[in-house]
Amino acid sequence: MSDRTQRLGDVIPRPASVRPVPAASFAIIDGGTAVSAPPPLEGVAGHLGLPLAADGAIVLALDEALPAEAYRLEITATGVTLAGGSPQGVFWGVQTLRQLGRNLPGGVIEDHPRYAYRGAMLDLARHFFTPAQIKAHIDLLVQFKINHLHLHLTDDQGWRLEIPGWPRLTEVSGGPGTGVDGAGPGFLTLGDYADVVAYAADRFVTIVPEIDMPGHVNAVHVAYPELTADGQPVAPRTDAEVGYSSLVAGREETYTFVETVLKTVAGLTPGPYLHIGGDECLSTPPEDYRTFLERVLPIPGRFGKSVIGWHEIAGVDLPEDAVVQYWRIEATDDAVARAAAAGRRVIVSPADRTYLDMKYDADTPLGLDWAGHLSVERAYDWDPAERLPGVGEDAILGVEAPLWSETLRSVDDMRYLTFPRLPAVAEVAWSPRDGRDWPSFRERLAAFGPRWTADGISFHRSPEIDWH
Ligand code: TNX
Repeated sequence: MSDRTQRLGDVIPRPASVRPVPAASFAIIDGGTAVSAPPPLEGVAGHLGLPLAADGAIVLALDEALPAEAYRLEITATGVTLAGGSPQGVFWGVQTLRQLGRNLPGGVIEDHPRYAYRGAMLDLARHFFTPAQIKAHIDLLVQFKINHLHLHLTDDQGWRLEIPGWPRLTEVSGGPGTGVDGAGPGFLTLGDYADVVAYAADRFVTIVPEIDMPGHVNAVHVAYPELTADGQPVAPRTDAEVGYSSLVAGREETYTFVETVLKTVAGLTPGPYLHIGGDECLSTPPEDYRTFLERVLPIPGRFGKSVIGWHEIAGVDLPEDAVVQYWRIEATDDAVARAAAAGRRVIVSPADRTYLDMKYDADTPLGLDWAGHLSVERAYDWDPAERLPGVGEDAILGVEAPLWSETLRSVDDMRYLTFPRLPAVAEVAWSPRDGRDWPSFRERLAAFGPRWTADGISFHRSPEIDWH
């Protein structure tokens, strides 16, 4: 972090309310400044990297009058008070404090999120990332108050989560040669997965696991040919095509498999959601798609979870607590609008605004361009509640930025596409609509260049930003 004194509002995402008191400021002194926190906040206090003491100049507190994710931060010449509606709210306030650096400008920030679900997605199927790499990613995401990490665990090119009783899923489809170009092998054992979930929970991030079906299942068929329509062996696929594989809707074996997988995943998941995919089932006859989903959509509910699916599921009768994730670039979607009108909640992930795997511009060495180029300004300058007719503020659970990994080969690649667009989408999801504007955002974003450079975080030096 730079030691430069900033203005109090120089934070991403922009806080709901900022009242600077320029005459006052407080400097954190290494070895001098301590934090005092009641026992339920000691874990959160640890994220400040300062010693705990009974009479610290930085005081953390709970304030039951605030909503759970809200916080109030007051900086005076003598110290700092940070109160949150819950430990999570205090944790978001800690992220604000950390962005302000060591020389804290005086004043009061009162802040709370616009949307409850502020997500990022990582595709582990097309290219695997290790638990240590996923954890490092979580550390970067929470700085921008992202509170859900959706893990796309399975696809045609690989299966990345151990499932007891079905060992070939990971032995074969998580083994050498899997992933796009065969370059991204690996899988999470049950222990690895639990470890990632716990690490995320310590940072108030909910892991949302996705098992994609009935399409995107070639890796299942490679491991278990008995689940194909004709029982014949299937060749592994390491290309980036979509829409050619499908579970068989008319066979009981399919549902035995799906039940076991979803039961395992539910058992590993403290969070409320199981994502069952449902996208791009181009080789599943529409009747079979309906039959399959009518059987599968209720399963997460039997394990105490709410089902999420990509928006193609909106064409089927949905459980009341189902969540629909819109991902395409079209200006309208009648089925999603009908689902919203019937009370279903929507996660907004339009590819032309939130897909971190789209190229920034024609020169971007990584990424795809089927949804066009996604500049930082395009990722920032839109409003979720105006994106889809019939899907207004009340229907929106939140916003998510997916990162598909067909073109990724390393952590540097992952970060290059994530930064600086993830902070843009994070501000869309957190900050009030009328407190946002592009000139302010690009100025605040510029300050992150030197920090990312100092921390060795690769990012795209977009020419849209006057980097410090
Ligand atoms: C579409 S978005 C897909 C993925 C690809 C992605 C690439 C969605 C639900 N399905 O299978 O990885 O495009 O951008």
